[in-house]
Amino acid sequence: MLLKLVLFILILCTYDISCEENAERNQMNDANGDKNKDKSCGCDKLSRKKDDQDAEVDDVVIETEGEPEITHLKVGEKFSAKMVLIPAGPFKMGTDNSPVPPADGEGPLRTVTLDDYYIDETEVSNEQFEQFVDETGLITEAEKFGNSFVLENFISEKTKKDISQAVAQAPWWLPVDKASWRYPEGLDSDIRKRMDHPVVHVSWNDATAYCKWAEKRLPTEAEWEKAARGGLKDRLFPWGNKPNPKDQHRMNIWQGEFPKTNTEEDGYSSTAPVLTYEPNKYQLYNMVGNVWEWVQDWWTIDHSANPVENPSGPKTGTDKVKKGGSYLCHKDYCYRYRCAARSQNTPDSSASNLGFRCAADKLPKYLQPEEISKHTEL
Ligand SMILES: [Ca+2]
Ligand SMILES: [Ca+2]
Repeated sequence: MLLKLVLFILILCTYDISCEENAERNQMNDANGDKNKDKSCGCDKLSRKKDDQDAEVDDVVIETEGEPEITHLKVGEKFSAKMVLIPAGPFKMGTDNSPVPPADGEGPLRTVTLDDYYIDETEVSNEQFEQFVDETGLITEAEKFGNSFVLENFISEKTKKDISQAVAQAPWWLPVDKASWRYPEGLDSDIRKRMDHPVVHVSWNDATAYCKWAEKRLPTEAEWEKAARGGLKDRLFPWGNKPNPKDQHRMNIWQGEFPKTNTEEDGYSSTAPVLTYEPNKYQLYNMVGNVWEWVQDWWTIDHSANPVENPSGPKTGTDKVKKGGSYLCHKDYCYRYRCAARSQNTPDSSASNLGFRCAADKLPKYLQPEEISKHTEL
């Protein structure tokens, strides 16, 4: 019995030490100010399927229930999520001056030509996602797994008491039982006062199902980035190179010392309503910051410098690309709230800072002006 107790204490100590070592290492990285250190908020470590056993919470097998049926709605019944037409033509994708490690695969700066396409003006909101779930009965992957990842600061003390694990390389992320799009910080939270905020805790698979239901699809990485750049060439942000032009906040990120204190100078510690801040020149809101956005492509860092047309990424892979950074990004830790920035997660991953928006080749019929006006006349 005594031996078992000693062993248990030894295991606990080992875990604590490894977390402390990580924290110290990260602080040292901060102090060095080396822009090429691998700093991260850790949200790329939240995979459910990688070999990181600390991140593996439950060994639950997802039941395959098939794709949700797409209900054909009458015009005007569906929310009026506006889409913007992005004109066909070339743009410069990526950067040759990435401030983050080469492992992020932001370079090289390359010419990409795209056909025209439509993209949602905002991230998909809780209100929109609720309509989708009401009509299709989709159970998200976070709900099937029974948990999702939330930053420690946002979890109530009551909920925190029941959590015994953390993510080894990012111990500020905790798996919260029953956290899902409906209960973003666990069962003692809800979305009633955030219906106009972006939906979170949705996996790539959930996002894809939503887009299909809405007669849309996820944007490719190139489409997302062209849209984010708003017609500007090789700029850091969707509006230029200054993070706060004219001292105005243009995005929801983290001010203060991550992950300890958030001074909320941009007005929000967590998600912001999807129409917050000035849009870019394409009239798109929150392309950077607020929540990360899933895109279609499988992850790769192997990009040709040669010009390409309508790229859609590798044919297969293990992780999907996400773009734009989130309200948890801080320049010293995760300088990924830039147009060229990118990160990755497995397609079944979900977290409290990860959402999406949709794109489409053609405007869905229910959004076409003549259809909408016909409906109004009825
Ligand atoms: Ca903020
Ligand atoms: Ca965003």
